[in-house]
Amino acid sequence: MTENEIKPQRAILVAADCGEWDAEVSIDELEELAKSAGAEVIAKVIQVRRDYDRATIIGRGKIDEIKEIAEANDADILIFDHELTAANIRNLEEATGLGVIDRTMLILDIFAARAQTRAGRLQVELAQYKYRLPRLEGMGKNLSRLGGGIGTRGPGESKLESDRRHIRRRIETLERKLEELSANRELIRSRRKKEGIITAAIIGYTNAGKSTLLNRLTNAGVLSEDKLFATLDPTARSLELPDGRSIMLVDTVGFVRRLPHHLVEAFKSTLEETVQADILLNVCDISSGEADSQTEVTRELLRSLKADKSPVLNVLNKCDLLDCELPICTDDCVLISAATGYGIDEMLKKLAKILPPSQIRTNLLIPYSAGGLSAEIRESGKIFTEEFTENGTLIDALVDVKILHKVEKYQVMP
Ligand SMILES: Nc1nc2c(ncn2[C@@H]2O[C@H](COP(=O)(O)OP(=O)(O)OP(=O)(O)O)[C@@H](O)[C@H]2O)c(=O)[nH]1
Ligand SMILES: [Mg+2]
Repeated sequence: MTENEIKPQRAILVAADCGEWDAEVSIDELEELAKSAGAEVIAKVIQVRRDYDRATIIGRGKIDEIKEIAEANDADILIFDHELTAANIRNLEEATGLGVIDRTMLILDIFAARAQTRAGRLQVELAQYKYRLPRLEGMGKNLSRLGGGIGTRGPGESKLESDRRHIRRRIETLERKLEELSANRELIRSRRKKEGIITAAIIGYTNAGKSTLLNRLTNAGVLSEDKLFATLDPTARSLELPDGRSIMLVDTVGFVRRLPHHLVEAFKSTLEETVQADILLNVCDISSGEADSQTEVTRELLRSLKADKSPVLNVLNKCDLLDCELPICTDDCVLISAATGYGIDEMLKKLAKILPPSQIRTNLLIPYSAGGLSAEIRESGKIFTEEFTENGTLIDALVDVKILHKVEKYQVMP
């Protein structure tokens, strides 16, 4: 069954506002997530409380209110904007007779529906199992009755009912397979590094327009959609800059508030593409009222991934939707519209400015009379092999473009 063939589930979104975060913003985002997962949102309920109710997050009175809304509107499912424990799920399902899932399960579900590559699928499966393992007992009694839909994609019910040992074994296998894949990726990255290829990762909040930007720059033909988490798997394309240099652009998974911990863990090998990039293009949707807070979420995630040391160009996208005067940008930021192409040239210029000096691998025969050059090459680049011949030193080296003009005349065929 595909996503579209499932009858849309009618969902009520629920949150307790204990002041931990902006509950309104968070539940609006939950609504976008629910829609992206194919659900129809019929109501959003927020209860302001001092503390979460240990058994049911929200209080009895609110639960009764929700039951009434559910009956009047024929709702199937409650989606909580919190991580629920097995006991929470059991209690809430018993009290309401409805399927109950939480924000994390919803996000995992979207990921499960979107994952295309082997690595993507393995990563989602791992995250789902890890999240479900401690919740097996409470989970999904009312959900399975619904037969399909959110919370039931991914590892099948029959697998879930089998014992925990089986799941633990599966987790181990998944982890091992992912390690192999990650080692492979590492190999590709180190090859690029060796060849002096600079990579720039396109990062940022989900739906900010990252894939649209990659498509605009490289005709990559990546899926771009008005949906959260349209992209899961990294796509790399090479891009030539106006000054003739080439870089590798990588489009990857977007970020969201409170990205589930297990997902970040499981998606390590995908996120490595970001961590290891030489430059980050941090794309945000300037037309959204949440641009500042979304940028903050992105920064926070970069910090936790220890990727906050790389140079960043802040790309303020969707400026075609702004009806106020366009803001003026400093050197580390640029205003664009990936949809119309506005500002793209300016962006490439600014990108070229912050690029680390690039290097070119070449073979040189340096006469002994120009002996000092080897040291200069070594200092700004790298010498792989060095052979002393009759006519001079034959070297295979990575040469910094800045000193290329000095060595060009000594270039030889390998
Ligand atoms: N008006 C306008 N819409 C844009 C622009 N850039 C992207 N969009 C739209 O925004 C939506 C999301 O674009 P994507 O490129 O899929 O966004 P993304 O950042 O890759 O999203 P995820 O992969 O889901 O994280 C799509 O409907 C795009 O058509 C822009 O500059 N202007
Ligand atoms: Mg995308």
